[in-house]
Amino acid sequence: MKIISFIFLFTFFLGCKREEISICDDSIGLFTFSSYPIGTAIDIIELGNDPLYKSIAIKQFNSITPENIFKAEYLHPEPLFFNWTEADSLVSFCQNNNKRLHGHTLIWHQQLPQWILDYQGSTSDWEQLMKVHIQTIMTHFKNKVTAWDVVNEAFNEDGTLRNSIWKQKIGVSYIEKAFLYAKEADPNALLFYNDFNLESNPTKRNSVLALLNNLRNRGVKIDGIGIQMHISNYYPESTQIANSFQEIVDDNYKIHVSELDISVNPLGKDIVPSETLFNEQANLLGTVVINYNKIPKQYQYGITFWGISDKNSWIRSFYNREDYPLLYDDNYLPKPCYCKLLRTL
Ligand code: 9MR
Repeated sequence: MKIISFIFLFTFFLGCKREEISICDDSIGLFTFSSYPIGTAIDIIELGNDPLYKSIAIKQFNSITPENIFKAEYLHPEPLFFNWTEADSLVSFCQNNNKRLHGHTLIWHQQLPQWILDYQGSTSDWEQLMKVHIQTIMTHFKNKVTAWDVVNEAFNEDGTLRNSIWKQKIGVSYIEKAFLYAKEADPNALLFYNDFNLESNPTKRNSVLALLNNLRNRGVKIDGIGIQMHISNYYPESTQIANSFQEIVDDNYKIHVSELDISVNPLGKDIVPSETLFNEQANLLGTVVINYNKIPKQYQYGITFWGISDKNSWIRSFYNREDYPLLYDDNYLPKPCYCKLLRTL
């Protein structure tokens, strides 16, 4: 009897949810419909200044990636000084609202403080600098951050290693060392490698997998791969997405779709934002989600969007072009891609 009532209630509950889905109501959080975390990048200034931004962040997402404030130029502005103030306020926000916090990013060639760019020292001095940087940050956030993008964007599109400052000063072993230092600092944190175009460029993806597999064979802990997915209405194809997910899972890495946004105007033309463009965008998002749903559960770390509303997207300022890449429009109204996501999760 109990079982029958449970099934009845469950079906009724699902029925209610479906009804809401059909009218694309955003009053219930996206993440409540999902079996894996749904995340967003958070801009700490918007979070403090804009109540609507904050309420959508709380209601819709259960995983948070700091868009900028965990990067070296913010956290480690002087050799002997770490600035925890803003980052700690994001930690409190996550704890108070029961959100997972994803650490982005420890070792990257961009957004470095001037003192690192100017630093003079031997290879072992640079290794020490990297070790202190990684371990001070990870120790500070131990048990507060679930996972880290330990190394970000280390590869070129042709599959060679980017000649970043870290590679120049330490050599190719900087990637291995970064992961070793990270594991030493917090053995419980999940450790990710994060990069762009991994879904569309098999040459780059194969090189990344070859290097990570090689490190793993030598005992280095690497739990997952962040596949950023800054994509557009026109690219990539569903089969490319499916193949990339399959190859990464076959090699036994969790997948974080870590920075998802879908440009409707990748070439920066004069455009009129139209229903057609937004429906195409929604369909591509549906394709990403359908493919992600198919990967085994233990590999689904989650899908994170790179922002909330079109008006906050990095794309507009970075490329100085008209674009509408996110789930919410400039007035924080849910777009067709939001509705599609709700129906596809
Ligand atoms: O969204 C971030 C933007 O605010 C910064 O100005 C920019 C600096 O390069 O970095 C953006 O985030 C990047 C992320 O950290 C790594 N992958 C690419 C993202 C978009 O550039």
